[in-house]
Amino acid sequence: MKVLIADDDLISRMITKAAVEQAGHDCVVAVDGDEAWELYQVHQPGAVVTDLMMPGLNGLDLCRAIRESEDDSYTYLILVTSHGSRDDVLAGMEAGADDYVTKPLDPFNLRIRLLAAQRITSLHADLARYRSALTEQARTDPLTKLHNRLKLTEDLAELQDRTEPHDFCLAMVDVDNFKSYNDLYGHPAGDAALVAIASTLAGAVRETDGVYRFGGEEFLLLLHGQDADGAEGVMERIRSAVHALQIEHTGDPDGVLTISAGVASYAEGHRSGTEQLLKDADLALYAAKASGRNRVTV
Ligand code: GH3
Ligand code: MG
Ligand code: MG
Ligand code: MG
Repeated sequence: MKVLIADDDLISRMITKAAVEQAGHDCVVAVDGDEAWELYQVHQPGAVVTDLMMPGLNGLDLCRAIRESEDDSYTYLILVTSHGSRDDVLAGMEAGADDYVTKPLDPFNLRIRLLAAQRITSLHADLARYRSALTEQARTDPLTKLHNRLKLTEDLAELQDRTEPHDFCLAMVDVDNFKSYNDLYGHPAGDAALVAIASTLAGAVRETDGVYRFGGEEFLLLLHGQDADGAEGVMERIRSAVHALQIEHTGDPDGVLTISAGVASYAEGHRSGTEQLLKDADLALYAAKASGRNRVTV
């Protein structure tokens, strides 16, 4: 574990450093609170062992600054206090410290506290990983592994909040005659077809574009930096790529699974809101269906 030591007194600093190194940890040493704060931000140590009284930021200020800056990580904070100053200990713990040791420092005392520190910080790291995995899972469709509608809602809200004008298009995609595909080939085959189509969609756009499973056999594509013509070109290429998968479907006039798509452009009069943009993409999709399917409509 990396341990940051902050103490303005040279002798105390050396004693603490020796104790931390003896316990098998790496040291970063600061001569006052200001330097400690800087080194903290650079090194992100697992634990900080800090003196209370220091010029500049004192130990309490340092604890508060660290606690305020923490996001997913957790730093175990140990105060080094003078013997018998209970008020200092109380103030330190209230400022965010986890524990304290008294001067003169007993190396064994510090060593066992650093063991607890290691356990707590690794527990926090586990929790942070777990939380970020859950966050990702909640935004992922389990069948196709595409992002889901929750993620789409968040991404659209983020786009709408941007102050810089930003042109993009939404394309609503729906698999043609998919109910009869399930009826003819069975639900597992239907699932497999959705996975194949999803990966064709994802493979056909830029890394920065968004591909979401909107629901059932509907997908939504978020195409950045495209006007309606550009997006129509992209979607035409995708429509043709799905056709080229040649997934047999005897219940479809083309004999294979196809998709229809409706495109709506944010640039052209839709800056009022993404809700309306979604509705317009859906209307365009409806027009594509009505005019025969296996086509793209803007
Ligand atoms: P259209 O060309 O007008 O879109 O006709 P359609 O048959 O595709 O439309 P409809 O909405 O009637 O049918 C959609 C079908 O998609 C019905 C539903 O069972 C199927 N479906 C939705 N989600 C899944 C899924 O996760 N797996 C499978 N296998 N089928 C699904
Ligand atoms: Mg001091
Ligand atoms: Mg549908
Ligand atoms: Mg359909």
